[in-house]
Amino acid sequence: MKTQRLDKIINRLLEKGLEQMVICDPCSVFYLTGTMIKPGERMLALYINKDRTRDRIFINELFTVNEDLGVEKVWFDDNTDAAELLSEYTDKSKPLGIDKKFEARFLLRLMELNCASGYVNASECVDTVRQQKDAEEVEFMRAASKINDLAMSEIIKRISSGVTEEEISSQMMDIYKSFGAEGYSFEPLVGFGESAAIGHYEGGARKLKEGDCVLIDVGCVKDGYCSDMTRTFFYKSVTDEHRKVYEIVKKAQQAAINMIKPGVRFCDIDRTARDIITQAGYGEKFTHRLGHFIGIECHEFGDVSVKNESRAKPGMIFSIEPGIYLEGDVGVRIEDLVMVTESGVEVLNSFTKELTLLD
Ligand SMILES: [Mn+2]
Repeated sequence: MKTQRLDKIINRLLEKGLEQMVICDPCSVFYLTGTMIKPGERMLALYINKDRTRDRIFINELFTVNEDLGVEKVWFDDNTDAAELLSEYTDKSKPLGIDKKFEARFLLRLMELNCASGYVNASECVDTVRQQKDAEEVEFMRAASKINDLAMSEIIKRISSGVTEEEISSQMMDIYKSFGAEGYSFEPLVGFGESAAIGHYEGGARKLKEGDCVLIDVGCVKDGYCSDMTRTFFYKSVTDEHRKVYEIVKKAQQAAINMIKPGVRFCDIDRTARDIITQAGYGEKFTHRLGHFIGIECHEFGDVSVKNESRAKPGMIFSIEPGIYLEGDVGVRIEDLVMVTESGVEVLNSFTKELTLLD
């Protein structure tokens, strides 16, 4: 197991008065073991205890996991009550930290078996550690975003008059694979013109015509880590109002990035971008939070929103993605991934944000 990561999680558990936890989220298991196991409806559970000799991972034998996970494996088959097996290892006199992704049917069975003195949602102990990427993860995150920059350069070459959104988005997988990515971090979002104003629009049969905006929000997975970037272009020409909207979003995005450093509150980062858009008269058209944390999952615990009063720490990686959406007309969003450094911020994307006309 990745012992430095585990040490941090154990420390958080102890701060919460917990000495043991069941981790089930496959992404958190990957974080600690380096192996992604997707158990479907079967139980996957990594039991950790401050007394390290008791750590075990419970895996259904249908999943062939040959590699050394750095923790003793306990195999079970479909005829075994997996929760009962797990209950043989827990400390019944102490409370048990539970992963928010643990299925109720397994947890209820553990409770029936009185496997602990209490049950506490301890996901935050894992999720807050996962927020601050270590050196190995930072390299993976940089590499995933580098591929995303290259893929954006490639996909815009395919833009031409009459092409549909689907025809563009359906080409992304091949582009990512050609650059060495494993797959999507989420389904590509491609919107032309008024389509781009629709939230989480995935693209359809809309054909491209002159004057349309071209919103492309895409991300890939490389070595288990995600990228996510949005750029908005215009096809052949741009109206004065669309240019104005673009420049407001760009200014808001840059102002938010410029203020990022350790100690800054996430709500203040959101507020900085939102104030610029509001003062320009488009506040109601910026309909979502400014950003989200990202890593092994495209959307991880933590966000950049007016509600998040916690403070930036070195190694945290999240998106900064303001947008203005004018219904029936245009949608503009500009998104980069950024990392908090010891003294400021590193932007993981380098694709240009200058207003660009495609032709
Ligand atoms: Mn995003």
